[in-house]
Amino acid sequence: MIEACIFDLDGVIVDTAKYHFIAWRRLANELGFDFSEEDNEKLKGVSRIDSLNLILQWGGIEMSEDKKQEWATRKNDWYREYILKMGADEMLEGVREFLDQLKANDIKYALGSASKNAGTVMKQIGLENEFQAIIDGTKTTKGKPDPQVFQMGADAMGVAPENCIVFEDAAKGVEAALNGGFYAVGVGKPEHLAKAHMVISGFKNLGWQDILNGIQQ
Ligand code: B16
Ligand code: MG
Repeated sequence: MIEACIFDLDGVIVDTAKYHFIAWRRLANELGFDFSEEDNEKLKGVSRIDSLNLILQWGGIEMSEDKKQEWATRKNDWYREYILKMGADEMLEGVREFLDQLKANDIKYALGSASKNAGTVMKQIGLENEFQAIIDGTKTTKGKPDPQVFQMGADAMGVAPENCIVFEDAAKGVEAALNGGFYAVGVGKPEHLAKAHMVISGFKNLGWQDILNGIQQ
């Protein structure tokens, strides 16, 4: 019996992944190297500092912890320039209608994001007051694939993981959901999200019943 849903933010509710990519690429370019969109896939759902460590590894660059903090802050400033221009029109197609279906079916919903900017993005798109809980990178101590972020969301809603569906665009996020005993719906390309109970390309024209059928409830 499904009672609740937990949504990842970047790549599920909004396409901020493209802004993260632009900002990280700018950082790499300033350090004298580049990385591909395929590499960027490995950064999805990964915390800011872990993303920086991966990128530096790709560029073969070593730096002190202080310098890393400086670059991480610089990247975040570039990223925030983009998100502060966002409006409700940047909510991905079909998300609003899907949330309305959840409401109509008495299904609770929370946010489970690795991002420390999640609160800002939710405010920009006008969703800051409607989720039962917003669990983000400012509240967690462990990153995906650890299920902590989703467990905190489920606890805040008072539901058990086995009665809850997580929507995720990142392979690490799908893993986190499965590690916590949740149902996982991948949002994106099946080749990146093979472990999920089902994969959708997005929320456009998606019925709540399609999801229940897809995860075989
Ligand atoms: P920030 P999600 C994740 O958000 C992003 O996918 C990932 O690319 C980003 O590095 C991470 O948040 C941290 O974001 O730098 O804003 O704290 O997909 O878990 O909603
Ligand atoms: Mg994501």
